[in-house]
Amino acid sequence: MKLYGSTTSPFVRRIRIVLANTEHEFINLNIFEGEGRDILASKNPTLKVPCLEDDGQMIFDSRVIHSYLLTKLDLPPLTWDQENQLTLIDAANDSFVQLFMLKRSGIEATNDQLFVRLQKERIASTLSLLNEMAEVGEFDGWGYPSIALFTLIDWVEFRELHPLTGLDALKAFHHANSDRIEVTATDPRD
Ligand SMILES: N[C@@H](CCC(=O)N[C@@H](CS)C(=O)NCC(=O)O)C(=O)O
Repeated sequence: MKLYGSTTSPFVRRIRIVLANTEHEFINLNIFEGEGRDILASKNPTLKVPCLEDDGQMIFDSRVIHSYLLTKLDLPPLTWDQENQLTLIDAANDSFVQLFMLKRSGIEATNDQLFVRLQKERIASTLSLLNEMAEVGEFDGWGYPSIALFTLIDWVEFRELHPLTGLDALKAFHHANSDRIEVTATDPRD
C-alpha cells in the first residue's frame, strides 16, 4: 500500500495515524511544484492529497480512503453521528485550507468579501459545535473522528490560523492527545 501526501496536510496526517500499525509506504510530495506535482498529477487528477494506491487500485479523498481501509481491515463502519462529526470537521478544515491558500497567494482577505465571510462563518459555526461536542465527551475515544479533529486543531495551531478563543474544550482535547506516539511521529513541525 502506498500513501501519497505531504507531512503538513491535516487530511494526510489523519490517514497516516490510521495506518500507524499497518505496513505501508508514505510518499512525501511537494504537491505544488516540480517532481512532486508531476507524480501527484500522474496519480490523482484532482491534484489533492491524500491518495492511496493498493494493488493497482487508486483511492482519492481521505474520507473514501478511510472507508476503504475499514473494509480492508475488517473494521465496523462509522455511525451516522460519527459521519456527521466528520462532515463538521471536514467543513472547517476545507474552509481553513481555502483561507490559507489565499494567504499563501498573497491575496489580502477582508471580511467584506463574500468568499471570506462564508469561510469564516462556517469555521465559527462548526468549531463552536465541535467544542460543545468535546465538552460532553464525544471525542473522548481515539476513533477516526477524534483523529481527524486532532489533526485539524493541531494544524490550525501550527499555521497560526485561529486563536481558538473560548473554545476551551477543543484546546483541552488537543492537549490531552498531543503526546500520543502516532501523533508525535507525524508532527508537521519535524
Ligand atoms: N476532501 C479532500 C481534501 C484534501 C485537501 O484539500 N488536501 C489539500 C492539502 S491539505 C490539497 O491537496 N490541496 C491542494 C489544492 O487545493 O490544490 C480529502 O479529504 O482528502
